[in-house]
Amino acid sequence: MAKDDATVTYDGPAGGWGSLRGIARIVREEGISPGAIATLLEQNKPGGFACVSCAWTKSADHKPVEFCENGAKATLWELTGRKAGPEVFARHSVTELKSFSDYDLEQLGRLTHPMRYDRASDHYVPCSWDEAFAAIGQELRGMDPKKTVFYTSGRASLETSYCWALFARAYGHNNLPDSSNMCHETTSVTLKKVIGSPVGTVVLDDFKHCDAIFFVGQNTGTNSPRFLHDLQAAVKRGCRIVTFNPVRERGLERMISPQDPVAMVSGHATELSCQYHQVKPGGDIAVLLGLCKHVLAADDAAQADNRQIIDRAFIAEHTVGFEAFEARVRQVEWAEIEVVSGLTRAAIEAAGAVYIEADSTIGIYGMGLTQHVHGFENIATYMNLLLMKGNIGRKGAGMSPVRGHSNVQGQRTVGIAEKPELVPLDRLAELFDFEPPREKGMNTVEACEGILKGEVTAFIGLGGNFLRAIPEQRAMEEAWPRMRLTVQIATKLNRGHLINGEVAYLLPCLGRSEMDLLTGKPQVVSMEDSLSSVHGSVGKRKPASDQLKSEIEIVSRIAQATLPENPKMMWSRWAQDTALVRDLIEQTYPDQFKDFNARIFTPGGFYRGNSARERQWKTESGKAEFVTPEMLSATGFDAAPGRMSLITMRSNDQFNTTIYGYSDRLRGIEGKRDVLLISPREIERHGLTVGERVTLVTDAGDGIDRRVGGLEVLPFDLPDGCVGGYYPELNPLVPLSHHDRASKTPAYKSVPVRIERTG
Ligand SMILES: Nc1nc2c(c(=O)[nH]1)N[C@H]1C(S)=C(S)[C@@H](COP(=O)(O)OP(=O)(O)OC[C@H]3O[C@@H](n4cnc5c(=O)[nH]c(N)nc54)[C@H](O)[C@@H]3O)O[C@H]1N2
Ligand SMILES: Nc1nc2c(c(=O)[nH]1)N[C@H]1C(S)=C(S)[C@@H](COP(=O)(O)OP(=O)(O)OC[C@H]3O[C@@H](n4cnc5c(=O)[nH]c(N)nc54)[C@H](O)[C@@H]3O)O[C@H]1N2
Ligand SMILES: [Mo]
Repeated sequence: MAKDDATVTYDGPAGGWGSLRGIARIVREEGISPGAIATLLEQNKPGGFACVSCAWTKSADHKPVEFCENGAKATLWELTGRKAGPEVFARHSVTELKSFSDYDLEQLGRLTHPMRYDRASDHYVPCSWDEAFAAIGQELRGMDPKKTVFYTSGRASLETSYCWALFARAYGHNNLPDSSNMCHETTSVTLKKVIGSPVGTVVLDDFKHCDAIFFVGQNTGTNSPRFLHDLQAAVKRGCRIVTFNPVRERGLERMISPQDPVAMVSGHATELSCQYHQVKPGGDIAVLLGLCKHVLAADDAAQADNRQIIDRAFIAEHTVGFEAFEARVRQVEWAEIEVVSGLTRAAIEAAGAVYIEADSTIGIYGMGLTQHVHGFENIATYMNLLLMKGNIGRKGAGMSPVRGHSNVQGQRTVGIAEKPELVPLDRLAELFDFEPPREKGMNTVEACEGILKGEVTAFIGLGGNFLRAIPEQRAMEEAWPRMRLTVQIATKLNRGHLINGEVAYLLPCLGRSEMDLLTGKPQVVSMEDSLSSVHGSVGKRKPASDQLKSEIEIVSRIAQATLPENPKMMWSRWAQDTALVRDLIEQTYPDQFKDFNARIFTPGGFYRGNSARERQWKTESGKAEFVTPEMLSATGFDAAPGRMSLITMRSNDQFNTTIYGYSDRLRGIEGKRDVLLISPREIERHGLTVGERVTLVTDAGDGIDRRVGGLEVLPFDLPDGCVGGYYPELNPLVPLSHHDRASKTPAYKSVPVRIERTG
C-alpha cells in the first residue's frame, strides 16, 4: 500500500482481522488437519504445551484462545501435514536442494527418518538410529573434545538443555554457543555487570502498576504479539508508552485485540505509543544521554524550590559511578546529541517529560539495542536512566529485555554457557563424580573463527540454522565442509543442513506440540520465559512419524555412545522420565528451582527470583553501577560519503530463518523479500529509481568483498543515512568481526554498506 509521500506502509492496526487472515493462510498452505487446530487450542493452557514461538510470559488468567498470530503460525508450521521423508531425499540431491529458497526447503515438511549424508551420491540416505548413534559416538571418542562445538538454538527444554550442557562437560569442553550469542548476549553481559543479574527485573504484575513504559528497539507486534494485550491494558488505565525506533512499527502504534469482539467489529483500535521517535540506527546512546540531561536540568530547577526529580537517596545507598556519569551528561552538547540521534532536542525533551512525570517506569528493549558494536553502552546507558530515578526493585519499575526463542533464557539458567564462571561446576563435579573442564569455551563468534581457521573438527547442532543465522555466511559455507563430523538435530530441513562435514547426520526430533510417549505415559518438559517464570509443557499431538525421538532421548543416546560408563549419569533413565532431570536441576540450582516438580504447573508459571529485584547487587562493587559511555553512536563506524547503515529486519511472516511466507503485513510489503528499504530522500540523493535492482556491498575496509545483489529499491519511511532489508538473506554482508565489543553479539542492526547500481 502506498502512502501520500510514496513510501510503502500499512493502514490497519496490529492484531485485528489481518492477524486472523494471516493464520488462515498458514492453515491452507501447510495442509493442516482439524486435529491440529484442536491442538492449537491447548497452547499455553494448564496441562497443554508452551508456545514454541517467542519467550513472552503466559498469564495465570487464561482466555479461551491463548495464542497470537505468530504463535499460531509457529505451531501450525510444526504440525504441518507435509513430510520430508526418505523419498524426498531420494528425489533431490543435496546440491539440488541448495537451489531451493529457505521457504521452499521448510515447505517440504517435517523430517521423518534419521538420515546420513552419502558423499558419493550427494544424497541424504536413511539409516537406523543405532547406526547413527554408534557412528557419532565413535567419531567423537576419537577427537579432542576441545575442538568440538555443541550449538543450541533457544527452543530446547530446560531438561534437554541441562543434559546437553552436562554431556559437553562430561565429554570435556565448554564450547556451548547458543543462539543467545547472536541475540541477548549483550543483555547477559551488561546487566550482569551493572546490576549483578543477567536477566530482566520485572514481572507481569509490574505492567499493572507502571506509569510509563519506554520502548527502545523492540518490535512487539511481530515478535511478541501476546505482549500487546498487556500493553493495551496498561494504556487503557493511563500508562504512557514512548517509543524509539528507526522504523514506524505498526504494532507499537495501534492495535485491536482479536479477543475483543466489539473492537473487532467496530474497528476501534487502541493507540499504544503516545510518542514515537524515529531515532537513527545506533543513535540510542545519544538519545539516552539526552534524556538524562533533561532529567538533570529538571532536577536542577526543582532543587531551587526544594523538590527533587532524581532519587539521590537511592543513588547514594545503592549505586556507584554517578558523579562521573553526571559530569559526562552535563558536558555533552545538545547539538552532538541531535546529529547522532537524528532527533531534535525538543523531541527528546518531550520524551524526558513523560519520564520525569512518571513515578514508576519500565524499560523495554530488544535487538535494536543489543545488536550493535556498542550494544553494551546502549544497555548500560539505558540502565543509568532508570537508576537516576530509582526505577528498579520496586513495584511497576525495572528493566525488561524481551527475549527471543521460547526457552533461550532458561537454557542459560541451567548451564548452557561457554563461560565456566556462570556455572556451578563444583556442584556438578560433586553430583556426577567427574572433573568438569574449567577453561572458557567458544561462543558463536569464536566457534565461527575456529571453523574458518580449520581448527574445529565437529559441530553438533541441537536445533537452529546456524549457517544461515551467523555473520560472514559465504566464507563460513566454504570452511564448513572441512569439519570431520556435522550432526543436526531438527524438525525441518533448512539450508544449514545442506552443507556437511565429511561424516554427517540429520536426526529428526519431536516438536514441543507432539506427545513424547517413550514409556507410554506422556513426558513433561519445561521452559523459562522472558520474565523468569518457569512453565511445564506436555505435547498433545500424535508425532509426525513413528521414527521421531524426543530431543532429550537423542542427546542421551549420543552421550551414552560417546562417554565412558558413569553410574551417576543415568542417561537412559533420564530420557524416560524427565522428572528425574528436574530433580537434578533442583539439586544443582536449589535457590531457583525449589520443589521444581511440585511447582511445574503453577498457573502463570513459578518465578525463579532475581536478586536485583530485591535491590541486592551481585556486582563487583556490590552496588548497581553507572557506566559512563565514551561514545555517542553505537554503530562503531564513522560517517563517510556514500556509506549507509544497514538494519537487518524480521518480517511479520518469519521466525528467524524460518520463512512462513512473503507477507510483511504490518509494514505493507507483500510478495517479496529481496528488497532494499530506503527513504524517498535518500533515493533521490543516491540518484536511484524506485523499483530498480541494486547491489549492497559491505563497506568495512578490510579488503573482503561481501555483496548481495538483486535488491529492489522500495521507498520506505526511514531516517537519513540508513537502509533496511531482510535477515537472513542479507547475512553474507555482515563481517564476523562486526560485533558488540563486550559480548561479541553480532552487530546486525548497523552494518556499514554502499549501494551499487547494477545497470
Ligand atoms: N514472529 C516472530 N517472532 C519472533 C522472532 C521472529 O523472527 N518472528 N524472533 C524471535 C527472536 S530469536 C528474537 S531475538 C526476538 C527479536 O525481536 P526484536 O527484539 O523485536 O528484534 P528485531 O525485529 O530484529 O528488531 C527490533 C526492532 O529494533 C529496531 N531497530 C533497529 N535498529 C535500531 C536502533 O539502532 N535503535 C532502535 N531504538 N531501534 C532499532 C527495528 O526497527 C525493529 O523494530 O523475537 C522473537 N520472536
Ligand atoms: N542479520 C541478522 N542475523 C540474525 C539476527 C538478526 O536480527 N539479523 N538475529 C539473530 C538471532 S536474535 C537469533 S536468535 C538467531 C537465530 O538462529 P537459530 O536459532 O539458529 O535459527 P532459527 O531460524 O530459529 O532455527 C530454525 C530451525 O530450527 C529447527 N527447529 C525448529 N523447531 C525445533 C525443535 O523443536 N527442535 C529442534 N531440534 N529443532 C527445531 C528447524 O529445523 C528450523 O529450520 O539468528 C541471528 N541472526
Ligand atoms: Mo534471538
